Amino acid sequence: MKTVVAAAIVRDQKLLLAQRSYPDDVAGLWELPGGKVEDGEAVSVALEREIAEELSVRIGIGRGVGEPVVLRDNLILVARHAWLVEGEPVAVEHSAVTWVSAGELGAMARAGELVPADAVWLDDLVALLGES
Ligand code: DCM
Repeated sequence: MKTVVAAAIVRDQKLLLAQRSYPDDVAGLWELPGGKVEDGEAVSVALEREIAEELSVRIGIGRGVGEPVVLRDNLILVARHAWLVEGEPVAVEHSAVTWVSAGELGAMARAGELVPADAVWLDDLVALLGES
């Protein structure tokens, strides 16, 4: 079982979403950016590495958000609260990045614009935005 870790990067009560460019079935949908944890790598180290690669920023990492989601292919997806420490996000591997409020996130979820695994965390993400 491999772990995929994603970042719920929050700033000013908005959540950073990144638009997938591949594969075809999820291209155009929005996700929390992240990626696979390498063998022997700590989850937080993997998340810092993936976010630096994908968005060209450094982040701080906090607690887990929501429950782990089991994906196909023996992958388990987890999310962590995060915040920017250095830089402004750039879509290096994604089609675009955007910041959304809790209301906008809910509307995107209802419209089916989030990747399915991440949509499971809607209530947790809305709660996180309310706290920040
Ligand atoms: N994934 C996901 N939600 C995320 C990040 C990743 O569902 N926020 C899934 C998509 C892929 C797998 O995890 O099945 C690996 O992601 P990637 O293709 O970005 O390496």
